[in-house]
Amino acid sequence: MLDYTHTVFYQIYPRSFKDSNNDGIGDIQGIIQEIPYLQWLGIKAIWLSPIYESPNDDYGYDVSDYYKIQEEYGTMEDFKQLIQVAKQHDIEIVLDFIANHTSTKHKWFQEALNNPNSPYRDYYYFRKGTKDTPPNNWLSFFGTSAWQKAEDDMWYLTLYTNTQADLNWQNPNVRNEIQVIMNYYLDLGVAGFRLDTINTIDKPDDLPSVKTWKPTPQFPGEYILNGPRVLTYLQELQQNVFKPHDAFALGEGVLIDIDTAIQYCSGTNPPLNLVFQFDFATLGYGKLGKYDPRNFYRTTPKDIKDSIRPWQQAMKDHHFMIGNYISNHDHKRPLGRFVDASMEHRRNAAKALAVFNFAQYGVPFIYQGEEIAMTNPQLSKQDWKDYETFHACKAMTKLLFIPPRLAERIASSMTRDNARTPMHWNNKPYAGFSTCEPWIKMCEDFSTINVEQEKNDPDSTLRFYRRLIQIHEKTPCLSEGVFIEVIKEHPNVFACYRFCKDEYAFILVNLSNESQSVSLPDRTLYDMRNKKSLLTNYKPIFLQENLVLEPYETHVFLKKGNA
Ligand code: TEU
Ligand code: CA
Repeated sequence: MLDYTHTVFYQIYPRSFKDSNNDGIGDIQGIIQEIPYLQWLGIKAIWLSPIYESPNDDYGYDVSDYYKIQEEYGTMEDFKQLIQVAKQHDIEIVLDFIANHTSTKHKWFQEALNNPNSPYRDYYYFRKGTKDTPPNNWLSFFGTSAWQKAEDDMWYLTLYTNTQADLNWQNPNVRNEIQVIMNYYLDLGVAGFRLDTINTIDKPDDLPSVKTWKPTPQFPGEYILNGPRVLTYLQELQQNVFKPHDAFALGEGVLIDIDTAIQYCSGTNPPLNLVFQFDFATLGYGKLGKYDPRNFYRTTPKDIKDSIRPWQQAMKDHHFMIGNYISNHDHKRPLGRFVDASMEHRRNAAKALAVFNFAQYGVPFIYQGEEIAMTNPQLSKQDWKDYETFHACKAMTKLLFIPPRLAERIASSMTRDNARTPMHWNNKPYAGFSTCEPWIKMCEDFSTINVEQEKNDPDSTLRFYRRLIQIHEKTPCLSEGVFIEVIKEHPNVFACYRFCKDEYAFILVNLSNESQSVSLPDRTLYDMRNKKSLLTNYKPIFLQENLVLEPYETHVFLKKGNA
């Protein structure tokens, strides 16, 4: 089993990481080229976003053949080589696995669609409505009706894009097929899976409409999230797939609540090692998600602190772990969202967020580009690539009555495309990602923000990340240690204490762009008073009761034994 407790994970979105054959699209050989970079950074495991054959309506999250590698990314041979090269560099591959749905191009679905009597019909949710109205009023995650028409009055369920058909996990053949595919990849040598939208695989048999007086489709959270049978299905996977291979399993818990996470990850024989929670990532969003501006995307340092506290408490009470992250491929980059991305503050803010992420109990995840403090590009409608963006934009107008021009502006600002611009390797054209125009717009600032530059600058975000990862690896209390938050009431400064055995860490992060005074209660210092910062984005200081922290100033203090 991957020693995930002591591991720092790095998420690769393959389409945008590195293009080896210069067709503008990232690929597996590109990843292989950069494995030494990831080893240098201190990464022990990669979460690889999907590389299976896909028509790309959701860039790989719509799988048309689980046994084939997407041609533009390479071949199965390339993939095997990646696993081997990574292992030679002490890095394990954790593969994204999409079990909630397949592409409508998948042969199971094609059979199901073309032949109503095919056993494959029952692999999916085919249900009768009328000729013009779908079986129920469900809204998809992406802002359209969750139903597509098959024939006459027959419809099928698609909770994401209209070409991602939801699999019927009640059918034992579906579960069996999924297990066979997973075992195939484990036999190839992957260390485990990140299970895409795993808490939505169980739906109530009668698929009831959401109760409402409104004529428009409604988000069916109460019916599709955390269904009672998810746990049973996960236990079956554990028995037939994870256990026999001693494999690692991480569940994406879409909008998951703490009690459900406890069910999946805690207790004597939990089916999952980790889950991702959404409370931090969705801060500032409205009820309907990132394209619902009704909360004005306002996120204060206090919101950030509050979002993680209940999870930290639950982990302590129920002895389990989650994966912690500040960015991934589904949300715009954190600089400019949670913190100030201005020239003056960008670097310090990126470092402060990094420490905030690593300070928490749980396993730290880094998303490609985060380690060099990549920012969000300036996008407009003609730059959009993501299905969600197009449809959410329409939904804003239809469901929230936002004028089209404003809806477009919000969509450009919030689109997932923001996080999917090509990785910046150097200051050459197309940032060394490719020598020809990439599939998606570049972020404008690559000539000053790129890996090469950052490597050569001792004060860079990249060097800071590398040091943070080294410290994390050498300091058990930062991975296993009990988490105790102090000065909870401080509106802008996050502070915590971590300890295990005879090792103690104290962490301070100013999450705001203004200087802040901090008075630490005497007892929170234990005997760490006068300890000098081990890591900081300003000048090292000595830990004292009363301090003034500059914008985004952060410090890590460490005490081992009586030293
Ligand atoms: O995301 C699941 C999910 O909840 C989505 O709603 C996601 O958060 C979206 O960005 C919300 O605005 C997973 C993948 O991470 C995502 O990339 C896929 O599009 C989705 O599943 C469908 O496979
Ligand atoms: Ca390529």
